Amino acid sequence: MKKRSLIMLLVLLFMLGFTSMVAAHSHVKSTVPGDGETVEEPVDTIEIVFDAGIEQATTIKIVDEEGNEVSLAEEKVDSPTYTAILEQPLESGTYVVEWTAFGEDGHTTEGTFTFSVAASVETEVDEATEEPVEGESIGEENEPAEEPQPQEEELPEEPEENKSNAIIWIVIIGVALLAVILFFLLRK
Ligand SMILES: [Cu+2]
Repeated sequence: MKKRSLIMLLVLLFMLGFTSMVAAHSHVKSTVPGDGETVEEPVDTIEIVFDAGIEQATTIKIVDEEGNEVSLAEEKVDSPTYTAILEQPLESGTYVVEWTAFGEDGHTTEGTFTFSVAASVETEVDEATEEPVEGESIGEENEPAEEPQPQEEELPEEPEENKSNAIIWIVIIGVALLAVILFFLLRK
C-alpha cells in the first residue's frame, strides 16, 4: 500500500510541475516600438520583453508594407528581453514584426505586432533630399487611412490562455482530490 501511495504522490508532483511549466509560456509583455505606435524618430532597434524566460533561438521577422523583409544586423537575447539591431534605420512606413519565442519551458509561442515610422528620410539619404523626397514623405504622412490595423493576435489569446490555465488547475485539483480519496480507500 505504501508503494501505491508513493506512486500517486509522484504522479501528483509530476502533474503539478507540468502545470507550472504550461503557465510559464512566454508571451510578449512590452515592445519598443509599441504595438500600433507611430514613431517619429529613426528606428534601428526592436526590443521585445517577454513575460517568461526565452532561449537564444528566439527570433523576429520584420516585414514592410510591400512584404519585403527587413535585414537584421544583430540579434541579442538577454532573457526575457530580445533585441534586434537593424542594418539600416527604417524608412517611413508601416511594419509588421513577426516574433517566434522559444521559451525556457520548451514551448514555442509566436505572434505579431505592428508599428509605423514617420521619420524624415533625410537622416538616411545624405543629399538630394530637398525636393522630391520631402514631397513624398509629406504625401505618406497625409495618408493615415492606410495606417496599421493593429493585428493583435496576441491580445485576444491572453484571456483564453488564462481560461485554459484555470481549467488545468481545476483538473489538477480534481486529480489531487481523487488521489487522496484513492489513497484512503486503498489503505483499508
Ligand atoms: Cu510554455
